[in-house]
Amino acid sequence: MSELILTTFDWVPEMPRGFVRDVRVRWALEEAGLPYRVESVPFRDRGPSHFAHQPFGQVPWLIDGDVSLFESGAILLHLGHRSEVLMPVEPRARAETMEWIFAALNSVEMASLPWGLLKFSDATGDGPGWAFIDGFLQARLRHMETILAGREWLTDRFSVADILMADVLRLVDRFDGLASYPLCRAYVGRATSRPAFEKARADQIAHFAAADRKISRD
Ligand SMILES: N[C@@H](CCC(=O)N[C@@H](CS)C(=O)NCC(=O)O)C(=O)O
Repeated sequence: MSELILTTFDWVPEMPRGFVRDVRVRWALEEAGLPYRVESVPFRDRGPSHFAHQPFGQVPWLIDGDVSLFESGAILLHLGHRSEVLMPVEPRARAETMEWIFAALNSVEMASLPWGLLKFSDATGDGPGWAFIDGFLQARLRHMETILAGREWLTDRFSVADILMADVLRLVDRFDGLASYPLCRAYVGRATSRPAFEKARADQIAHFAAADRKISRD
């Protein structure tokens, strides 16, 4: 089996630490018990070799033998194909997992990302732009609250779809956006109390803290 190499930034500011998307990939790798190595690329100076792997100059990407993959969703789908722990092989269950992967990214994160960016930049204000984005997210969360009633995970058992959905909702929770959605909040709590998530997050934070120490030494 080929070596898995996950690439993230060498350093990021304090605010996004714990939320940089390599955490999704670390989490999946930890759940599956797949060995991997983490490499870094400069945050400040993104060269052609970075863009050769990630055409938007972002992170993460994953190298699996002669395959290099960007987009956290594509990476998690790829890992799901490698490990049954992450995605069932039975066709109906696999299809269900895949639809929830896309729902996390294309229905929920599509609303949570602009909302999070406005919160992050303190641009919420009273304007119609914020009201529209907030309303868009609230509609999605109301549906998520119904979806999560009576279920522990999105499908019959924990899967890569839960890693994506919980990570998407976690960012909303960071800005207290789940206060009116107790089932969404409990779901995030269940997912993030898994040892694989705790390790993934701690490892990411340690990675950036090591960069701080190196900067202060140099
Ligand atoms: N859709 C991409 C988004 C990746 C993304 O937003 N990466 C952030 C870190 S979490 C990044 O590289 N930000 C720096 C930038 O956009 O310049 C994915 O899910 O992999």
